Amino acid sequence: MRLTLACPAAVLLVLRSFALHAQAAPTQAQAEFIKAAEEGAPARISSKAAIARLEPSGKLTPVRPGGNGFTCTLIPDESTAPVCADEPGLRWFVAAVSKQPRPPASQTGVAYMAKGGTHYEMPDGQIVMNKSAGAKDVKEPAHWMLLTPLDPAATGIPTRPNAGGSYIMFAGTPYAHLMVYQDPKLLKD
Ligand SMILES: [Cu+2]
Repeated sequence: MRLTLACPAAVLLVLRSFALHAQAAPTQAQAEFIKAAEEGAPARISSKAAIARLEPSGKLTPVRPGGNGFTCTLIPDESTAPVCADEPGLRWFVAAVSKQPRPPASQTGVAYMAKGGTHYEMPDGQIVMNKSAGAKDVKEPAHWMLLTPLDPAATGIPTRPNAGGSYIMFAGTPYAHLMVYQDPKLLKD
C-alpha cells in the first residue's frame, strides 16, 4: 500500500502493528468490516486484497494486509458501499472522499463496486459530486470504474447513464472517470 508514502512515520507504525498482531485473530468488528469490504470485488481479487478503513478526512487505517495491489474498503458516506481499488485507484478515492481539489496526477486507477453505490443527480439528470439543493440520491447498479479524466468531447462517451452502460461521471472536473455498469463479479478470470 503505497498510499502511506505520504506519511512514512505512520506507515512504519502501521507495519509494526501488523507484525505484532500478525497472529491475532481479527476482532468481531474487524471480521465484519472485512466481510463487508470484500463484497466490493470478485472473491479472487478481494480475498487477496488489503482491507483498510477509510475516514472522510482521507485517513486510512489498515485492517488486514494484502498481496495483490488492491485494497477494499467501505466508502465513508451514507452508502457505506464497498469498493476495491488498485493503488492509483485508492489514492483517487482518498482524494475524493477528503475533498481534495483534484486526485493525484498519476496512473489510471481501476476500482470495482460490485454492490453498486449512490450518486447525486440534479433534476435535469446532471450528476454532481456534492449534495446540493434539488439533488437527489440515485442508486447505481454493480459497476467498475476506470479512474482517468476522460473528455466527453474527445472520446464521444456520454456523460449520463444510458442503455450502453458506460458514461463519464463528473465530466469536466478533475474527478472525471469512466463508469461501466457491469457487475465485476461476472468478469471472467
Ligand atoms: Cu463513478
